[in-house]
Amino acid sequence: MKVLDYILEKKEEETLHMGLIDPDEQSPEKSGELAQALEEVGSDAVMVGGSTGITQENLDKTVREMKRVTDLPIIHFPTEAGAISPHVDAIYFMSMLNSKDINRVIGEQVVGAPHIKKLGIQTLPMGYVVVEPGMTVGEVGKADLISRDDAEMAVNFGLAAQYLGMELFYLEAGSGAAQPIPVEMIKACKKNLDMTLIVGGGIRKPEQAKKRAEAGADVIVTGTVLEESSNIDLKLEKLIRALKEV
Ligand code: 1GP
Repeated sequence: MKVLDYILEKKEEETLHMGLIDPDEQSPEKSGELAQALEEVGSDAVMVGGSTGITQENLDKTVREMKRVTDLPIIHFPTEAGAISPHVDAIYFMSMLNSKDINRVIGEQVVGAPHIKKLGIQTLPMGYVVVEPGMTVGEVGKADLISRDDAEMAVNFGLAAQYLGMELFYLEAGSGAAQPIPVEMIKACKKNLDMTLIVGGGIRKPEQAKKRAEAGADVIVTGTVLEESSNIDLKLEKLIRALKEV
């Protein structure tokens, strides 16, 4: 099945959860265990990626291990074109729309595109914007951060992405952010955009996830809570249950 259809069909029924796993944070075996845990607690997909400098070898080993232990779709969340794995189910073909670095907007994509074609990987066209505080991705990506109270700016970026033909729009507060994407910003995007809305960065508690699902997020992404948690099952299960209630 096409991963985009899977997302589009599933979002009609419920809010999706995706768990972000950074291959550089642990061994491929441990990443596999985390992916398996995600499936067990009711997550809908695994996003793999997140940091710069991931090697082809590490990415391949990690994705192969994940595919061995879970049936969840594995989606590459790339930072740059340096490593692309043929084993993923899909890749976000994404542009960091509010970056001041042309490479983040279109450069890496031009480098990666012929490899993706050759490998025949499914692409998920996505506009990606970084909102305050932005954290590491905001700095590394040289983002001109969207202010937390500027919902209109977020909508305008979203409209531009929509008119460019992108299916997905990702509002990113930055991994580990003290405050996740504001609820009002999500509501404004939901009201004005005809896109699949992905929200991530700083979501740790069930209540935070639930409020964002209620505001209109189609997909909630969590990364840190998965890696930090000593009792993944319980903590994530509660969070996923909360957003599925909406
Ligand atoms: C980062 O939005 C994701 O791209 C996840 O953020 O690590 O804070 O969950 P957290």
